[in-house]
Amino acid sequence: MSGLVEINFDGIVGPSHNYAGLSLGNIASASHKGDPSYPRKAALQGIAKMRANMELGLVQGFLLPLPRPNGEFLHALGADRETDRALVAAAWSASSMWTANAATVSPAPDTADGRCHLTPANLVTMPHRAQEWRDTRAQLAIAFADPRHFAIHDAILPSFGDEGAANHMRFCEGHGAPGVEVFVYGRQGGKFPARQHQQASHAVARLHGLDPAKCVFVEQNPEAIEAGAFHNDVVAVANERVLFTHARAFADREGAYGAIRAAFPALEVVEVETDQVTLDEAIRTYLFNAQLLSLPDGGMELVVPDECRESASVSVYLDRMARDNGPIGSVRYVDVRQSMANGGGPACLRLRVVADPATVDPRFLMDERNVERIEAVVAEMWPEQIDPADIGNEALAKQVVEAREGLLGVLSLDELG
Ligand code: SUG
Repeated sequence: MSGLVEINFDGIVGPSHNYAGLSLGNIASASHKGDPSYPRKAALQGIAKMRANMELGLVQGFLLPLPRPNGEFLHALGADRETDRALVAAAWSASSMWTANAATVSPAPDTADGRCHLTPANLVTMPHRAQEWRDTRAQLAIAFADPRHFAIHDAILPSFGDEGAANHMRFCEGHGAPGVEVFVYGRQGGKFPARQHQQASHAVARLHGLDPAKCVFVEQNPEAIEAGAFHNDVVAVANERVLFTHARAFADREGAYGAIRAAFPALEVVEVETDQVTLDEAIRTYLFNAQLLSLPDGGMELVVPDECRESASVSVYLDRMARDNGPIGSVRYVDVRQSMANGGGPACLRLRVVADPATVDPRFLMDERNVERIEAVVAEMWPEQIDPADIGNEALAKQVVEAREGLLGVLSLDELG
């Protein structure tokens, strides 16, 4: 299929971005609970990351923040500021910025009907995230509206937890070629919730019409979940033939590599051993929550958060990797600290969709004009700072709503209002 490329759809950080410590098992979120947040800075950091990827000649898309505060969510639970502050914070959460959790995407070459299938993630494990999927679906239905090329599903039924692309990897010879899709699920019963359920992974694979011989289901290492890897993309990332992973990402590491290799013999594993970088350090720095990008003129680049440069073991590892002539030829550092403090690195901030850009609604594709418009609205309308005590404040709520409306206006996307 010609014209198919990987498009990264980054989430624009919403104007209500704050640190409420809502995600059990997400160490960054818990440890920054109650800190002041800087929504304007957060959004500009995300935009700078997109700009840098565009400068490499890559196609860049974006998804918009969802409507917050979500009054319907609070109404349905009979909650307000006096009765439940945590639920109020949930209704204000800007968590849709982490679009790796927006959906699971199976590109057209992998599916029985030759269309790209998208299933919004139900995110049922965390209440502040479970409110996302209907609005996410509405947005996906506009961005990928052409039924000849795309099929948008409803989320998997609740009780089967699904976290989307954060627990999904795809191996292929090139993005437009048929791939092997790997679904990584967790087993319940540990200290923290295992958010991705095995049954949800199987349901997505069936609904997307994937060939069972080209699907692999792998269990996350319970130890990794316990150490704070609440999504698999905190400890592993894949691109084309390459799996870049911590040695302790999977419950049965040799079994996992063997199963992937059986379906995809060209697999190249770049494994980081514990004596090179400990699991805790990998999770603290988000070494694996990286974008592993295929560069237009060949080779791969790993885009990691600045925190990696500040860690002795991680920076030594990365410097050596870039020199070593392996499949990952270069490393780039980005500042996404506002998102990182809530447990979201470069990989969390993007949803990968393999598609022909000509089949996507152009209002969701980034070009110089859109990037300038978005930056201008953010600079003018996004709150500079939110203190925990401000959450629930009516004047701030008004500013948050108007800021998002301002963005929809300049992008001619008022139908999302
Ligand atoms: O679901 N943080 C998100 C981070 C998601 C990261 N995504 C990937 N790994 N793909 C989460 O835990 C924190 C919100 C708060 O605490 O206010 C939060 O939702």
